[in-house]
Amino acid sequence: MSKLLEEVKDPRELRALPEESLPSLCDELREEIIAICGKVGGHLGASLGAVELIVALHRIFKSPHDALVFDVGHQAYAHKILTGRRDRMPTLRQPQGIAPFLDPLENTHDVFGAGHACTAISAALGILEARQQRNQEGTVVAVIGDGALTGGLTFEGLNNAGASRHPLVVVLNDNEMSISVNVGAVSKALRGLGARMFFESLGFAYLGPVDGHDLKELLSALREAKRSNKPIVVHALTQKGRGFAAAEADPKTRGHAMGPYELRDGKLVRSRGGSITFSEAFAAALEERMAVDPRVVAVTPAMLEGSALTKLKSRFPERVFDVGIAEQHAVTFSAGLAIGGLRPVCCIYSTFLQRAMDQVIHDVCLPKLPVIFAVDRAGLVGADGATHQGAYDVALLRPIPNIALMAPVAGEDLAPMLSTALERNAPSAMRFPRGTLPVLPPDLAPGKGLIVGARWMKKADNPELSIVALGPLALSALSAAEGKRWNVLDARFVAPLDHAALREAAKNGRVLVVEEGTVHGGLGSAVLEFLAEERRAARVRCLGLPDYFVRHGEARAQRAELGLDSDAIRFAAEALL
Ligand SMILES: Cc1ncc(C[n+]2csc(CCOP(=O)(O)OP(=O)(O)O)c2C)c(N)n1
Repeated sequence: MSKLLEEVKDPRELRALPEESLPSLCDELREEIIAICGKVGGHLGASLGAVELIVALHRIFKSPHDALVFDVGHQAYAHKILTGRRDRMPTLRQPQGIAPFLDPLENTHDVFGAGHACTAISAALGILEARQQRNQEGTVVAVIGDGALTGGLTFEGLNNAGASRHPLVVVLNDNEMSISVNVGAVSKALRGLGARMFFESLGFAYLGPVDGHDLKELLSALREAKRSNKPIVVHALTQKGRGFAAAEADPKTRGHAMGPYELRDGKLVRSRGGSITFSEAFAAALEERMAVDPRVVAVTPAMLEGSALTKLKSRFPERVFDVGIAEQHAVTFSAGLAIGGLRPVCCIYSTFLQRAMDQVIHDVCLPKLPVIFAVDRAGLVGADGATHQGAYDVALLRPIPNIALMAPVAGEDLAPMLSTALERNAPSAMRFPRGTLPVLPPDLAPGKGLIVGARWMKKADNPELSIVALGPLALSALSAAEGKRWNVLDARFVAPLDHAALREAAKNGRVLVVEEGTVHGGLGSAVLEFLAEERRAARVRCLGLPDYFVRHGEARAQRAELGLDSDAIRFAAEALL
């Protein structure tokens, strides 16, 4: 059957369609999104909920003359399909394929690339201001979810935009969900008459709420918004996961981010291995401590699911805090909890910790508060790509006084590291990667006691070289060193560095440092600084993440390409000899 989507290769063609065919176009978009996500996985729920909204936006606004700025960009698969990327959508999130979020390098209709939330209003207002100063025409539209209203950056943008009097159009795509059910007072304030009062009091005109799946309502509201001469909010009520029973029926996330799936006899079959992830293992270690120590509490900025904290939340509802997409608040709130005598564990992805660096420095480390950062998704993250790589946490945290920065190699290290962190009367961070737990040789498993310093994974007789590694890469280093007279030291701590172990590692005059964080500023830099300070002569080579943004791909393959698998480590070590 010929599809409308075969005719619509560009938003202009969408605008040329008779209005009656738009519902069928939406059906086709849904079908394609469901099929694509089934094959390659992706952000299904939000994209299904935004189909009518995106069709209506492209109908009323002439992108890219009118700028559509999407928050996060995970809801915009329909926008990708409608802007000339339909044929390539099966490559979504795959190596060299269509990007997981929006990307101006990929398409001129992606005015602003994102991946992290709460940026849309600020970016859109900046674009509008620049256009006005340069006498350029065109409306600028920010599309944000209700989850984005839990984040401070959105409020900084609203504050500025409301006072600016610029005719910025903000479309609030309100599905009452962040990744999980939305949290907080603002979410409640949006119900009933509250939304109008809220936005009008900030200087916006308000249209809505409109049914975000009713094209007539949407088109008429957006038409009116386009004519506005002041900032205006169009409040659209949508349903996350709309049109896919399995997502609609998922009460936790409404099919937020799904791995590949198949429908067999109407049932959803997902291909997820049974192995335990680092996040799950950390949550289990945390649960054990929470069960015996009432001071221990957990904080997450909107990542209950991703950080595997849902079970913990149902067991300890009063001691697990989902604070919304509010990384800065999560950190400073944790500081307050620590001042009050609790032992907060702030579970935060490496990529999102970036947003809260001042809070880490100024609110936690300067007053030396015993906050623990469980830094998840540290290292390569695979399909989520450049915006989500956990590349910078080591380089960002390492220079801050007072904080201990640790990295487990395997699941066995998590509980002792957490105990070590809880024992410290100062800030600590433990960084662990995305993915399932590797197998640690039993003789290397730590005891139940606290962790002190580095761990020798292998001590060679008459060694000719030492590999100093961080995190699970220590296991790759160990296999690279098989049959060789090479030491392997698992640094375990980036800060404080284990000086005695490093002195010993450097004795043979050749040190190879291996880490899944940036080479610039990472453990390798720490080792070089230390050796320089001690005036030790050693040939040092540092392997790690490069000085460019690593795009989406398959993490294992990327590790090999970036010289971080055991073959590459062996090669680099041999080159050093
Ligand atoms: C700064 C930041 N923190 C956390 C996330 C993870 N995240 C991705 S989408 C999402 C929920 C967004 O909800 P909402 O703004 O309502 O958008 P919707 O999914 O409804 O389109 C979250 C928390 C992120 N992308 N960026």
